[in-house]
Amino acid sequence: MPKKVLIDTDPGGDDIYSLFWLQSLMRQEVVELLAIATTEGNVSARNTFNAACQVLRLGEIDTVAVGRGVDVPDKYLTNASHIHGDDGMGNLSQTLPPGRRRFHESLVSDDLIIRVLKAHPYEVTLVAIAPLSNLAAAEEKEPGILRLAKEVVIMGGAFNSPGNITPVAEFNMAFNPKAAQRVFASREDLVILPLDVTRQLVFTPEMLRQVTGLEPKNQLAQFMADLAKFLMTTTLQYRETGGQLGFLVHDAVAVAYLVYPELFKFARALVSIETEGRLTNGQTLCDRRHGVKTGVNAWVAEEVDAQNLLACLVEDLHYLVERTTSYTSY
Ligand SMILES: [Ca+2]
Repeated sequence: MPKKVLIDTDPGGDDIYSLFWLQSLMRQEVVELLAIATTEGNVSARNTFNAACQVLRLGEIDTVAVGRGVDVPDKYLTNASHIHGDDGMGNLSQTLPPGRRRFHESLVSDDLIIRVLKAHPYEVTLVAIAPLSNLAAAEEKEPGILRLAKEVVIMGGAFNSPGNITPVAEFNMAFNPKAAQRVFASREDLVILPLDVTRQLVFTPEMLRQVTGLEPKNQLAQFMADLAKFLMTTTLQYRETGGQLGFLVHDAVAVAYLVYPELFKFARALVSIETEGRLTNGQTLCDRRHGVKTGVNAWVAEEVDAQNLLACLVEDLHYLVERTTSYTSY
């Protein structure tokens, strides 16, 4: 039986690679993607929605429901368009066919999450690779709703690694710390995939060549190549890979966990979120002291087999590229 998945995302370059990976796994019939809930984060709510719709069309799996996010009123940060482009797609959205859904006609993402979890109680893995605004809003509207998920998997946080948006905070947690706090109080078994492991996931030009072939001819391969080029440039500029040419596919870590869980080692932990610190807002804290812990809420990934994770990503993306048919018009 394919694994039922609901993803919450803010595309974003690494989100886009993750959505392509999911489309490959759908074609391989190991994942059933029930819906995509988009949210403000890397770029605005409208742009993340549009990006998700264009990505679905490009991967030629365009039957998935897409929810629209709402702008977060009191957010702590601005977005990350300096990394991902103003449209979240490396400023390439105008070169692609438009998505087939309209923003204002689509369900709001928190309602979509509630609907999907109620329709398939205890069967759906909810994967969040974005700020947790939608998950928190769903929990606010329907307290206990996140317990209806089979599992909740979150890319976010930083424990033994510096932050990527402040000295101590990771972007998804710092964008809406109060939402993160609410979600971290919702279950005892959250799966947390922090920067500590995602910083090891450098997608290189050689990997791109393996995915697309030497001369990308179809539109999907061309877009992957153009987006990678954009992201590699901003990655170097912001010194995220120690000078190595490539970009970090942070969010792909969550897709990897769905179907290749043997790549990780986890620690059982009580994770808390700082929501009031002047310099530390959004910091994730894990109590490592040896004492009685009540309220343990998470499994935190401490190790990843990065080499094999990236090999799986490359092979699965190549599988998708080989099976898409639309050819580039530019
Ligand atoms: Ca993301």
